Amino acid sequence: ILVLLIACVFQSCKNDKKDAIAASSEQRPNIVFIMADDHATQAISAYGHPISQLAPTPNIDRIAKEGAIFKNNFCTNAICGPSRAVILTGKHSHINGFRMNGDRFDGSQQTYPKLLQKAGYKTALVGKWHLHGEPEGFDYWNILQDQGNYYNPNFIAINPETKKVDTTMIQGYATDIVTRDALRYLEKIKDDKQPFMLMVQHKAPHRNWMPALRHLNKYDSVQFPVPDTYFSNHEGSTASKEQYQTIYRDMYEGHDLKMTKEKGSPVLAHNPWVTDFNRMTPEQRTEWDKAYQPKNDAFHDANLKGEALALWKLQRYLQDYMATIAAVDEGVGDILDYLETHNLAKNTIVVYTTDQGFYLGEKGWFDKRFMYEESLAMPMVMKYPAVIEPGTEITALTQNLDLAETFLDFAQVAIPENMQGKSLKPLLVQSVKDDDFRNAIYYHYYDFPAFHMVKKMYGVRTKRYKLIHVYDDVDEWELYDLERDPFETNNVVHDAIYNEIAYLLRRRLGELQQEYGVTDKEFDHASPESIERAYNGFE
Ligand code: SGN
Ligand code: CA
Repeated sequence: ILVLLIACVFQSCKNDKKDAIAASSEQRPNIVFIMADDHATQAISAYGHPISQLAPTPNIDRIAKEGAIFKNNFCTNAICGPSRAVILTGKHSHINGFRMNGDRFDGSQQTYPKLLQKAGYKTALVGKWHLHGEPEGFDYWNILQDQGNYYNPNFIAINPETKKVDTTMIQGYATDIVTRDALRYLEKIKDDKQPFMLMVQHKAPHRNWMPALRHLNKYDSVQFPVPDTYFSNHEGSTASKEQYQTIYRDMYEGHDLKMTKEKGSPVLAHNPWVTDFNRMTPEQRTEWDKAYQPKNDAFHDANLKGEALALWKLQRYLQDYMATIAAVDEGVGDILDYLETHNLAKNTIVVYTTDQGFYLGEKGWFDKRFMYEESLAMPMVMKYPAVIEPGTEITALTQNLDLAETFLDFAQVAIPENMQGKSLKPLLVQSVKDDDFRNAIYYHYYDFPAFHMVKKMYGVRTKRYKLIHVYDDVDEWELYDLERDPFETNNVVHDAIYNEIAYLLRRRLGELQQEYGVTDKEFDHASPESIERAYNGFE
């Protein structure tokens, strides 16, 4: 109570003071936040997409069954570092300062782990960080170096003896190492009186999709459905035409698709970043080759060309992508089991989500960045048996921006006025109706020119419509009627029938920019030289 009172006196608080104090007699929940990297909604079976039905995720689904599934959850900026910075701060990229992956996170700023730590929580982080610099606000952290590698990855942590930061290679498979470290942490603190907040952040299923040895042949016999838009010619969108993330054109045959140069040899085809495979031990590599060689040899025999080759590449991509998720799902199961057997399940909030969505062949693509549904959507499930009814379905427009406030709210910590999201608690306890929560979300992607060459864009999405402004080296608007055109193939911005809608959406967009403090400086143009450099970098 004292902490709460002090916090409310010295900073303005969003949640009602009286409410917070009344609630403080309840037990504060533990929080386990599990986040994958690039996990598409289409690849979580609880969401029902046909791809996921062929490669189900029973443990992630368990969280949805025992708690809530968010059907309209979106990121504010579909790329790794920025999404993570938004989650930690509850502020849009232009406010927290991390607009694109190359930026450096200002660790001195306010984050929800710091606020929880101050309020008496034990806080820990294991796995992918990707914000450069050392994490602040955690009692314990052990992070993957940079993007992290699937096999024998380097971890950065404070050496308990020397108290200095050390980088150590840990032998094994990244997903399993991260899960084990999370379980070790839970075991260590299980008898402590303080509540805890643990972030478990996986590398998988990020590029280059290397499955665990036990899963190398898991989906070999599965034929995944081919999206209708796989061979799209991107009418109505210059940004879509000019991207570099097309499976059959831009994926590296060795590095990404694990294709070999020739029959009978395990030597990989185009593999510009040798580190991923070179890190494997000879034993791991032997097992890998034993699994891939027969399928690669069969591929050489088939001598595929054109469309048939493009379709084969999609299957190889999806087989690997889904197989990396198998280990993530097993890890989620281990954590849920641990909480149950140690009597922690009832009072622990467990969230499973990802930094942003991903393309699984829609529009011909992999990767993310665009404001279209596949990358904008952030699958999220959340359980908290003491509070959330099993089987709850949330259709409100929610965002990664809301998580910091949600955790603070449940932990009965004052929510700082300068956070820009909204606590999801009223939705989860069903005191606010989904349709009354928020009528539009704001999005802004900045990372151009850069890898994959997805142009800068910002926009607004309501339940039914999406308006996008692509700017910088082009100046183009796109408008989609998601009810009539769920796959966003028909840009209706120049269709007279939509004039009124377009006008209203532009107005709403302006209001959101004002509300979130977006200024002109956000729209600085990249120089033609830097665009040229980025293009040449891909030769
Ligand atoms: C790497 C990937 C890209 C990916 C970025 C950003 N290439 O550069 O495909 O878009 O990360 O991903 S890789 O072959 O080196 O993995 S993010 O998740 O960090 O945003
Ligand atoms: Ca990511």
